[in-house]
Amino acid sequence: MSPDEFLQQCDILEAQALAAFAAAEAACDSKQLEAARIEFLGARSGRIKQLQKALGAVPATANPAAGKRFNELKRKVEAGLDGAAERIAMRSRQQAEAQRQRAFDPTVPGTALRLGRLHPITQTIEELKDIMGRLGFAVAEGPEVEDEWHNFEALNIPPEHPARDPLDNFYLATAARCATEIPNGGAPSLNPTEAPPRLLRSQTSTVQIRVMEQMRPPVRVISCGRVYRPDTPDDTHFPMFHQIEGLMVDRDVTMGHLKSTLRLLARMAFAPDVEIRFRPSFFPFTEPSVEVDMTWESGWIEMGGAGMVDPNVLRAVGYDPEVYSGFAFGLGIERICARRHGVTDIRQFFRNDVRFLHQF
Ligand code: FA5
Repeated sequence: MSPDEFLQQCDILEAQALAAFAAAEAACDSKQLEAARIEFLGARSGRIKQLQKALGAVPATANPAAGKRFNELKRKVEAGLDGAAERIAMRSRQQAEAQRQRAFDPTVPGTALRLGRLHPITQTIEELKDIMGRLGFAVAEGPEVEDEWHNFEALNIPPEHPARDPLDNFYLATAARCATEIPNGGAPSLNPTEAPPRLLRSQTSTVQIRVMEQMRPPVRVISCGRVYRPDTPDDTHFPMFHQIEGLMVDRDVTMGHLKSTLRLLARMAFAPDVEIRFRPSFFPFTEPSVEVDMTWESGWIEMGGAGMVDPNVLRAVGYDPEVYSGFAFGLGIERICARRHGVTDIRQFFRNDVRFLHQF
């Protein structure tokens, strides 16, 4: 083959290859592009390979120029193929995305949103407030972080009382205590020279004191809220739970008032034929003290603790126990809520499983 013929063949092949790639690209057809690749760049019988064989027949004097042109042809054709392949891939992606968007049908009805509702414990608290409101009790609030005066001292629980053991309460580490105790990994000490200890309240009875410090008798209040104890969780215990506290102080308040109030509360919250009974018990802040049971199915179940406010407590808030008497009670709200709804494990209230919570 003459050098001129060879160069001419190179020009023709280059033009044909680039045209074939452009046609495949215009059709956005990767199969067509692959066929063109095999036709021109196929390793064995591709047309460029064939032309390479013809290079051997070009006279030696013209060989360097012909070789250079051949290399240039190969480079251009390969670059043309890569460019077309890249553009086809990009257009395919764009077309798929456009197709996906076209597939969205705005007339199809959406997924129905499930409306939220109050937590069963909150619902129970609201109902208890409503019932006690109808019996003439106002609602009082108190802080969850308490000092020892309100959680213990004023409730007739002296410093040496076992209920004050740091292991049975959630004491807070203050800045001063953190600095000295946390590096050693010890529990907070109750050293009186340091900042006064504070703790998460262990009972809503703290609110009794706060209310009586603020107002003179007659007092008729309830308080509902969170309390904290390092109890091991089980079916009926949780380290954070809720109590409802009731307090009535006036002249001539008796155990009879306490019993009739709790009977009405139980009947309004559970069933009209519920009965209650008192069992002797002990709380430092009431005298006498009782455990309150109510009838449930074929037996009795415990509702909580109650009693007549201890004269020492009345004195601690400046009330004269010769003039005034009062009753107080404290009930666990999780257990009330669990019984009303047939829940057998109070831990379920705090798992935040909407399949469970949605039943209420
Ligand atoms: C008291 O907390 C007293 N303050 C009640 C009281 C108030 C007595 C006023 C006299 C006058 P007690 O520790 O028994 O008492 O708790 C009362 C109720 O809280 C229990 O009956 C129970 O229903 C509930 N309770 C106690 N510990 C837990 C716990 N870890 N988890 C869930 N509920 C609990």
